[in-house]
Amino acid sequence: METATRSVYASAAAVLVRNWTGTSTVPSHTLYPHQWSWDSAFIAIGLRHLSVRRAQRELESLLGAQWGDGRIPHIVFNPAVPNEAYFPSPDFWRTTTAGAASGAPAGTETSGLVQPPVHALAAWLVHRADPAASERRGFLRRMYPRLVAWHGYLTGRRDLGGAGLTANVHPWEPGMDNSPVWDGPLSRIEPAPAGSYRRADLAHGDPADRPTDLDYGRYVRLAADYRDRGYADDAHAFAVEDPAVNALLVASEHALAEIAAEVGADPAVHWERAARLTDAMLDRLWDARAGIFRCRDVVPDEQIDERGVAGLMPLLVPGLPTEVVEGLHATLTGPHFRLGEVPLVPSYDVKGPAFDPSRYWRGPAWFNTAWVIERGLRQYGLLADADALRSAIVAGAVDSGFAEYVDPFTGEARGTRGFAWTAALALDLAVTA
Ligand code: 2M8
Repeated sequence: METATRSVYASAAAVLVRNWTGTSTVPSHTLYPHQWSWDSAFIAIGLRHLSVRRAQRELESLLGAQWGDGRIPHIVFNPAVPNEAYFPSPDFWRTTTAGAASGAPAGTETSGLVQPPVHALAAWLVHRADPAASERRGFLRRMYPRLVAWHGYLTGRRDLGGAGLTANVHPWEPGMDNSPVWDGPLSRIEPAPAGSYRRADLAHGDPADRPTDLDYGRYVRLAADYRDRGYADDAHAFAVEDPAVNALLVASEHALAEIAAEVGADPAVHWERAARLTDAMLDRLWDARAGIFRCRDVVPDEQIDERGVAGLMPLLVPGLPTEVVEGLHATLTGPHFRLGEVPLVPSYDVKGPAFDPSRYWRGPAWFNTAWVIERGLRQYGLLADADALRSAIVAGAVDSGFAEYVDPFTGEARGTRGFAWTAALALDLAVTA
């Protein structure tokens, strides 16, 4: 290992060691002191370079909290952490009772929402890091049926638009909570009364960077209504088909095909599902004129007229038509996202009406979205941009103290520091360069 790589490795590893709890990794001990679903998948991708065993445990502990209906919860709560440390806490979700009919585990408190399906991709990459060790522990053999059930939930009960794509029922689900893309569908939701809950995030984050109280009231209302319906997937007031979530599902379905072949199952069902999902994405979400995938609001059944970074993440999908790849590349490098001129990739159109360089998911740049786009650029042979983005991710992560996100123009650190997926993904790119 070169000296520069060794230094990235050491500083990123220190964050991952600090955030490790014994069975999983917290995104941040202060702001997010439990286990998060897509965080754990990204974290496992980095952890595999440090300890394959830990990377396996990261995924195993998350999938250990899977529900009977196949859903992987977006948060698995650590019972040792007091309720006041994070809101909504277990006494809000009450999944062990309210979620029983949907198969929530009886002995572990979780949330009832989901997050993007990065898990099969992560499991495959963890396996590839040391196939012999993986084989010895029967890692893929144990993961496979759980991952199949997870994708079954997403493409079954969560096909709310009826066209084959998975839908999300809360802005927390696609992981880009406060994105302006949700402003339209959210405006239909009556916020929960201000005094009916207490936000914990403002104790650790600058209120100017975090979601407003009005948005937060709507998040609480949607989550409480879902809980009060026993987490049944009917009558959702908010339902959207997100391009990043569906793209990650396609990439994970491809990974699941590889896993199936490895464990002696039939890979064809996964290739076929991946192809169907890709066609449905092109049909329902692609906007050829704008050169970006749009999110679709399932309730009025129309595309949302906003450009979010999620719309560029389908670059990760294999086998896209050439004109789609060219359109995405032009948008990424054009005036709306300015790849190459600004560090990383802004979370929202820098020319968009709601652009805000500081506020959560309304402009700042995150490291996981950049990691996905880097992989997509590389897949399509756009190597100069992929290499430059890779260097920017690694340098930006180290220089910002492994920040949760950064200012989209200056790269200045924002949010919490020592953030686990920032460290994991910088580590991954540094050592696989
Ligand atoms: C943020 O989301 C949580 C809710 O899940 C929050 O704002 O409290 C998002 O950035 C999400 O993508 C991420 O998984 C989570 C933990 O890092 O934090």
